[in-house]
Amino acid sequence: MAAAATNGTSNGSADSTNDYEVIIIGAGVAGIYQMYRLAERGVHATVLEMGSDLGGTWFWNRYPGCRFDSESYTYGYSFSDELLEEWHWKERFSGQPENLRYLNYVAEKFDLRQYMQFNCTVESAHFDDEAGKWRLHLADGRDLSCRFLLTALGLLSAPTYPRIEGVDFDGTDVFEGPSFHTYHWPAEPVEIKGKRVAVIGTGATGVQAIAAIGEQAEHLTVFQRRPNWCAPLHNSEISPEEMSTIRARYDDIFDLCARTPGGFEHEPIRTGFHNVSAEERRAMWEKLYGEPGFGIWMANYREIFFDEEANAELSAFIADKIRERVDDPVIAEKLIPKDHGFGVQRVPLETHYYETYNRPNVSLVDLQETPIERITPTGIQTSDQHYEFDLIVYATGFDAMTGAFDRIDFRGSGGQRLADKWKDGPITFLGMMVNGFPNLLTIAGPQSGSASTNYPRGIEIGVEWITGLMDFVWENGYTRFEADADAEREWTNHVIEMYSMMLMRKAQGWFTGYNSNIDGHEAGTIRYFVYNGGAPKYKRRIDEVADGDYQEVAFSSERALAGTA
Ligand code: NA7
Repeated sequence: MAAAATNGTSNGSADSTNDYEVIIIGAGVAGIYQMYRLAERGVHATVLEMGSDLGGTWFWNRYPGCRFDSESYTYGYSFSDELLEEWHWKERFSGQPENLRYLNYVAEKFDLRQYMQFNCTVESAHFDDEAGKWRLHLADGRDLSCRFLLTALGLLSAPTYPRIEGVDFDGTDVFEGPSFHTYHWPAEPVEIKGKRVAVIGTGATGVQAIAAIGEQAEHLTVFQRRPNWCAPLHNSEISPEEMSTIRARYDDIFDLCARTPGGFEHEPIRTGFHNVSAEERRAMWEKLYGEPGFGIWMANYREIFFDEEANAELSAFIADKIRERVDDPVIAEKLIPKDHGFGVQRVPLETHYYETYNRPNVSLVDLQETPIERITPTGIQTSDQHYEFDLIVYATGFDAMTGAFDRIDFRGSGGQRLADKWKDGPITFLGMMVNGFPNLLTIAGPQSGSASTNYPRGIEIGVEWITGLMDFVWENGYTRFEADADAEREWTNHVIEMYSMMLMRKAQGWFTGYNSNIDGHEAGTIRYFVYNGGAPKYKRRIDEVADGDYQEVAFSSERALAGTA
């Protein structure tokens, strides 16, 4: 830890309670860890959280079946040996209630709640050029200011509803029974037993929710427009003995995660796809399909991501698995994606998802054959018939990556709007800074390493780098920093270039900014949201910038500006 130096890093000594050295927006996985690093330095900081409590993703997503697709022990924070020693992950892929308990445990253990303010919706954040500060306006009417603004808004925190008659963009609909987006699943228990339930959407969320709801509902009707390629999660319990073994291996586990492109335990196969026989490849895929987690996606031949032939062969293998698992061959075909190959969109991991369609109480409506016309007071009208429901669940995804930014009126130097600058997609330096927006750092922002990796692994890298930059600022007495336009252009071009090699660039998923419910995000458009170079390469680049004393960033101090230095 660097010594707290100048410029407002002394404990709580702001000029008024509404003026902070640092404001963090968001108390999820990223905001919690960033606050830990600032508290450690005695920085006068606060975390503003829109929700009524901390946890971000794990606070909001309470739908049945919600759980990690990351191995739990690779998802936890790695910064504290004591924490690693104390926490017992009870399942290999832990469920939402436990994940939220974990984040609360971390916040309590490090006494971080004292810095957090809940039910705080930031409406606007304007950079005041003269004062060199950010000025925030909150929905509760308060005005706050800070020298440095750090966003920890989450990648998927702006849920979107289907753009169909009977539903408004804010989720209000004409349906008379309960209906909600999976992101807004209520905290109080929702009765599913004995109910006729509709789920719209078959992304990673829908796939988890459908399998869990199918076990309880009197009848579940799934409204699917495009199927996704899913693979088995193979969850299991972690006994106290196994947890002891994991604890003893933590250093190795985190080292391995740091070496892999995705930040997981799953390491790509180095042998070339074309250097082994079709039989060998099939044997490898059988093995991976039977193993827990993302192995079938991330511990596969690297060619599956950029070589059409390799991808088609793997897709055919997975399609056969779906055919084996689904009794009705017509349903099986409907569940097999025909418009994209395996792994070019986010692969949902599932627990008995395909078997759910063998249940007598579950049916599938193919929206490509019979599209939804409207939501009605009692159910859903398709082009073919009216379905009556007691509960409608919208698993219809998010305005990913930039959606949470768009909800806040960010204005940088000279009043420039971030929403205008990012109209056609994000433009950033390392996914953490934006030219024209001084003193703003976007933790796990678009085009950063976190977006395409096992999230907390990426977050720790980002938070460490941001904290290092802040130390540099304070140690040198700077009050303002801003990424150079050239460096920003170079980074964004690099991110775009990485896409050009990937089959993913043609896919309709949130990695490319696709969302049929938002103007300008429909099929055929592309946004360069994620960094595809892999976590090790990302870390090398950001370390290089830090080691070079941030040559790509312009720093200044008030005293120098005023000519009194
Ligand atoms: P996704 O992966 O964006 O999936 C959204 C799903 O909702 C997808 O199947 C969409 O079908 C469907 N959808 C969206 N709008 C409609 C309308 N209007 N009509 C019918 N179907 C619709 O979001 P998830 O929440 O599942 O997953 C997000 C991430 O959370 C995931 O990647 C993990 O990282 C965790 P479409 O593909 O548009 O045909």
